Amino acid sequence: MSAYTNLKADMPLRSVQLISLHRPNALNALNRHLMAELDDVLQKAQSDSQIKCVVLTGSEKAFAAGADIKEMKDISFVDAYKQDFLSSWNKIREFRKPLIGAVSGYALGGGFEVAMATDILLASNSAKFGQPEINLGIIPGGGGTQRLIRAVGKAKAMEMILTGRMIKAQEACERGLVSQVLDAEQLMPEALKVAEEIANKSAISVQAAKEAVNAAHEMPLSEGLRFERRLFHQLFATKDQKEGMSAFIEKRKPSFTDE
Ligand code: CO8
Repeated sequence: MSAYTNLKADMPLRSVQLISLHRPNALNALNRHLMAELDDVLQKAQSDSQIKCVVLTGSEKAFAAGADIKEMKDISFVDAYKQDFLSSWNKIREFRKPLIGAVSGYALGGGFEVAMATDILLASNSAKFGQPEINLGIIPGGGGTQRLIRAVGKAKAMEMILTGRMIKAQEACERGLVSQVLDAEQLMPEALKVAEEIANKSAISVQAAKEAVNAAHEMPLSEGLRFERRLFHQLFATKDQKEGMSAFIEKRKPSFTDE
């Protein structure tokens, strides 16, 4: 049985961990307790070699309606600054295995930022994305001003962040935030299918691919190209590279061992 109270952690497939945010009375608002549990389950997934891919989802009505406003309301600047309030959210970014987000309903504020921190984002037709922090007298603090502009460009990011307007799944897909829009009943089957497909690859090349793609956000092109080439060269030191190429030549399926 899951030891968590604000999320559910299941293994629907042998090598895929499913995490479902679960605060049904608060539209999965992300309080400290939930974020600590998310951190814990991700850490365990990181060190469990059986888990090769993680799917993160919410409920039908909400992926997450943001950080918990009731918890935040009375926090002072001094406390926020001293405790580096919500800095632990960075841990999602540090997760090295592939993380697939599956969004239904609201993904707002910190919930949208968590969704944007996943590697592949799938959405159901009901998904709505937004940064409504401006309506609360604050601004996004979990990467929204930085990640959104990279995905949708300055004009749309400014419109969303300055007005707090939401966009629907289809627009999020057209703008490259989301990789697929699905009917509600297809969302989880497709998320698990993508996860299983990735879980069947060599974990070492998947990890290198994720690292290289993420580097594109943080490095100038020349550095990024050099970084990619180094990782590419290093993969020739793995058994999985020999296995993958031998299997192709021998016209059989590769059997990767993640070495
Ligand atoms: N925090 C706390 N409680 C919430 C939140 C939230 N973010 N969102 C919804 N709830 C609660 C409501 O208070 C309500 O509880 P109750 O029944 O006890 O009154 C319950 O969930 C259901 O919500 P509603 O009745 O409002 O449901 P509706 O269907 O009428 O509306 C909305 C749905 C539009 C999503 C609405 O709930 C809403 O606007 N929620 C707030 C969205 C928001 O402003 N999010 C941004 C929060 S700030 C933030 O995320 C900053 C992140 C900083 C990260 C920094 C990392 C370093």
